[in-house]
Order: sequence, then structure tokens, then C-alpha cells
Amino acid sequence: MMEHRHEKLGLSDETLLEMYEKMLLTRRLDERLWLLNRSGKIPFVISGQGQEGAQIGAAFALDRTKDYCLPYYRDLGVVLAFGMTARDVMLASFGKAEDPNSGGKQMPNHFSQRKNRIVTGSSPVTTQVLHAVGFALAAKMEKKDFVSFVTLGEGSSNQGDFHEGLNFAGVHQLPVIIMVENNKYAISVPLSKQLAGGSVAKRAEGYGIPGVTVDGNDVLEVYRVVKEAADRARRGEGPTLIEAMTNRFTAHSSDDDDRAYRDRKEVEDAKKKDPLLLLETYLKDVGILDEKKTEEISKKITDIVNDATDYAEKAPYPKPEDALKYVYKE
Ligand SMILES: Cc1ncc(C[n+]2csc(CCOP(=O)(O)OP(=O)(O)O)c2C)c(N)n1
Ligand SMILES: [Mg+2]
Repeated sequence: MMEHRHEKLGLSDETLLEMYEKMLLTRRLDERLWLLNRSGKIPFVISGQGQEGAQIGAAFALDRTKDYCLPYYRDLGVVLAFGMTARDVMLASFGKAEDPNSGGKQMPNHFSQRKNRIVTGSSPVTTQVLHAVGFALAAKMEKKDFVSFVTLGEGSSNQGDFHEGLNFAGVHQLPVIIMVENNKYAISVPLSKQLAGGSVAKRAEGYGIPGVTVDGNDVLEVYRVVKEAADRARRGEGPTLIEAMTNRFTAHSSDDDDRAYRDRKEVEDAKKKDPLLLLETYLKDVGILDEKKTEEISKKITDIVNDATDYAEKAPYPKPEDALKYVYKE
């Protein structure tokens, strides 16, 4: 019998369905956040819609019981796959006391959750690359078996931190995977005005490490290249730079209007390669998913999103006197 693509990668039907469910949850949660923002209930959204294929493919290729992730703001899919719940996400967006990321103090999407090895980051883009390289250095020095996984946008790959981090990781052959989610915009700045060389992955050569470009809409292909990078890192063969080509379906954030700088046709064309639809089609083609099962999953996800929304909306705000908690040593 012919082996399907996911089987060749060692992925069971169950795991692939789990990936689909996480991707659908990521998308639906993100869509709900926009509705809540537009109805005046939450102050800010920064969205991963269109980039879920890269995020879920990568997260599932890692060992989510021991690896560390240093996500950037669009990585809702990565953090959900690493164990953050829909309620956790909503609590942060509503700025509630129980928010595991910061107790309702930070802007949303500054992901941080110790129990799931999601490492806190700063608002200045690309700082997380240096932190990730530091985690990988610790793994090497302490002979610990974990890989450090960091993501960023292609615009952020022009910051000095990126080059310092990759150079150091290359020199010391550290177990770190750097994945750039190239959505071809840095807010309103198009790719052509960001990178004279046209490719982020090509830069890897200068640091003596492998650089791979992958179709970020293809969750299985992302899984494959990240798995390969993780295996190499665990064997002591050092870092990998991955450039996942993606699309940003929404404006940069809820404070941006991309109609000012981007043709609608471009967005519509990008949506024809929606990673979620591509995976759904694949699952139906290979007979893992049918209409009934799709309905069932859809209902389950809607319930999770509704529960998270209600729970976070009703949850208490932090106390004003807690504003200085964790700022200064107590
Ligand atoms: C050091 C720094 N400069 C500028 C900003 C403002 N800023 C936030 S996101 C962003 C665009 C980043 O683009 P990219 O890296 O491509 O990621 P994307 O938002 O497209 O996913 C900028 C300029 C910042 N947060 N930090
Ligand atoms: Mg970008």
C-alpha cells in the first residue's frame, strides 16, 4: 500500500488530527480576539492568522516535554502546542490577574509560562534570539538534553541581535533552532525594502550553519525540516536557521490598517494558500477526516473558545498594589 506523506514522516493519523485541532483552535481563538477588540472588550490584538502552518508544524517536531521555546508575538500556535490553554490566552488579552504570562500586566502576546518552558521575552524585537542562544549554551555546558527553539519575523532578522546570536551559536555549535516566519512585511515595510539579498536563509552560510527555506503553508514540510534540525541539534551538530515563507492575513495589529499599503488582491491570493485549509484538504484526501468528524471538531473548538472567553471576561482584574510585583526584588 502507498505510504502517505505524514506516514513517511513517522506521524500517526492521531497526531496529525491533533495538529489539525491545534491549528483550528489557534485560528478560531485569534478570530475571537478580533471580535472582542472591535466590540471594545479587549484593548489590543496582534495576530498569527496565516502563519499557523509554520507554528504548528515546528512545535510538533520538537520534544514538548523538555525543549524550550522562545516565541515571538505572532506565535499563538506555538504556545498552544507547548501547553498554554485557551483560557490562559484570553486571561492575558483581558488583562486579568490570573493571566499566567504576567498577571495581567504586560500587553498580550508577550508569552511566558514557566511550567511549559515558554520563555518570557521583551517588546524590542529579536532580543529573544540572544536569550535562546544562551539557553542552548546552558544545555551544552550542563550537558542537558534539550533544544532551544526561537522564532522571529523577517524584518526582525535585520536587527544586530540576530547576527550576534547566530554567529555565536555557529562558533560554539549550540543546540538552537532559529525559525524566521517570513510574512513579507514588517508592519508596512515590504520585503523588497527589508532585505537587499532577498533571502534570510542564505545568511546562514556566513555563520557556518545550515540555512533552509520552507513553505510555511505546508505543515508537514515544516515538521520535516524542524525535526531534522532538532535531530541534528541533539546529536551535537549545532544550530539551524529556517526561513518559513508565510502570509499575514490581518493587519499588523489591531492598531494598524493595512489597506493603506497593501493591495486587497494580494491578501485574497494569500488566503488561497491558507495552511489550515491545505491541511484540512490533505486530511480529507487521505481519509482521516470526513464531514461528520470535521463538524465534531469544529463544535469542540467553538466550545473551548466560548468557555475561555466567558471565563476570562468574568475573572477579576489584578489589584492596583500588585503593579510593582516582580519589578524589583522583594
Ligand atoms: C527594536 C524594535 N524596533 C522596532 C519595534 C517596533 N516593531 C514592532 S513589530 C515590528 C515589525 C517586525 O516585523 P517582522 O520582524 O517582519 O515581524 P512580523 O510583525 O511581520 O511578524 C516593529 C518594527 C520593536 N518592537 N522593537
Ligand atoms: Mg514580517
